[in-house]
Amino acid sequence: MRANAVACAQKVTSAAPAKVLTARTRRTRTTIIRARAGAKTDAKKSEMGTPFSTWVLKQEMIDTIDNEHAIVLQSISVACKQIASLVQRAGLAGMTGLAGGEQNIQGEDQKKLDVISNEIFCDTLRLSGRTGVIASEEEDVPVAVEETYGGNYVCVFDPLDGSSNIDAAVSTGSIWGIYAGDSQCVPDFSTETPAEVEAKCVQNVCQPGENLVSAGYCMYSSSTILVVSVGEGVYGFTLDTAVGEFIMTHEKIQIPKSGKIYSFNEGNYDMWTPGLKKYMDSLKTGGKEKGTKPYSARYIGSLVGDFHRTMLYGGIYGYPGDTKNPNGKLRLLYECAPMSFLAEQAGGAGSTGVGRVLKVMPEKVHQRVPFFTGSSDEVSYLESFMK
Ligand code: AHM
Ligand code: MG
Repeated sequence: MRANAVACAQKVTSAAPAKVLTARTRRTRTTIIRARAGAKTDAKKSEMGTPFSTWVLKQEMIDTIDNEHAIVLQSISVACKQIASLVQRAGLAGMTGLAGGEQNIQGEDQKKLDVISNEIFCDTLRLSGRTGVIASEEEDVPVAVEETYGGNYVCVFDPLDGSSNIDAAVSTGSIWGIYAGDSQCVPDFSTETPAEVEAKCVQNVCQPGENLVSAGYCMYSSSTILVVSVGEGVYGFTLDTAVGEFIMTHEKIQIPKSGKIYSFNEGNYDMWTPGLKKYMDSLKTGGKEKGTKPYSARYIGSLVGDFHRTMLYGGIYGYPGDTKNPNGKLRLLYECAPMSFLAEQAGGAGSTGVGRVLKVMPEKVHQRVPFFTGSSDEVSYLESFMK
């Protein structure tokens, strides 16, 4: 196992790579294309019931994403279906428990399903031929994909987050983010040494969340729900197991502006800063509206499940830094940045406590950051205690 010091090179700056379409350019291009095609578009018409594959094709048609990006999204949905099926059968198929004493680069025990899910994600993305570099929670360093023949997208992912819940059949999920690759950093396998290829991969991956072109998660729970944003709102699709397709069940998700639910591992309270302790105490007396009903505590300990509930019901999810782990537990690249992208796309917020997560420039591939996300009012209220 390599040392945990995969530092990001300085080369990639926070400037968006040339290929990234801003929301504004996308909208303009979309409007032009719709007008040109004379497409009958009714903004108010519901898309509920649309299969995921059809929705992705539609995004391509209206030029929100390009063909390569569409293929990457389709591939991820296939990986999620495969993982969903394994998670459901884990107890019966002897796939619970640890993967023979293995640990990932972060010194965490790997579950059997962590390893298998990582293989599924890696294989599916490789086979898509549209990802240039992939980086996973379960891999030491980002990997260049030799089979790529187009797109060169960079995909960062946590294949099975919250896997400590697996043996109790509690919710887990996959999280991913997609960046456009930096054209200056395409590895040349024929002339470059493995170390040079690796350095380029790291440069490609170390981009701030504001460069994301799409992000999503899939929750494996009482139903399997895939939630995605390509920078034009957030959509949720529920797996119809009878036909094996994700069907749109949540259209243009909006996080309620405020919500009286908090989701923190309060067992760490004694290690928190005085400001954070004060904040937590205030929630028990109604928060900003002191003297009103106290907030309710809800904590699964599985980011995707806790985040999904926060998206739908409002409130706040937090994993702060503490005296033992000043940057908390969650990883910037493949946990906090994709979730912050989704939160912002749904009208909510993603914060380190002192600023937007999407602004943070990664210094290491497996870098951790304090993370607070959910309703915009709730995140602002928390930030007022962190100054
Ligand atoms: P993992 O990536 O090793 O699964 O850890 C991430 C998980 C999150 O899903 C969850 O929010 C958090 O760890 C829970 O941590 P804790 O048990 O410290 O509360
Ligand atoms: Mg994780």
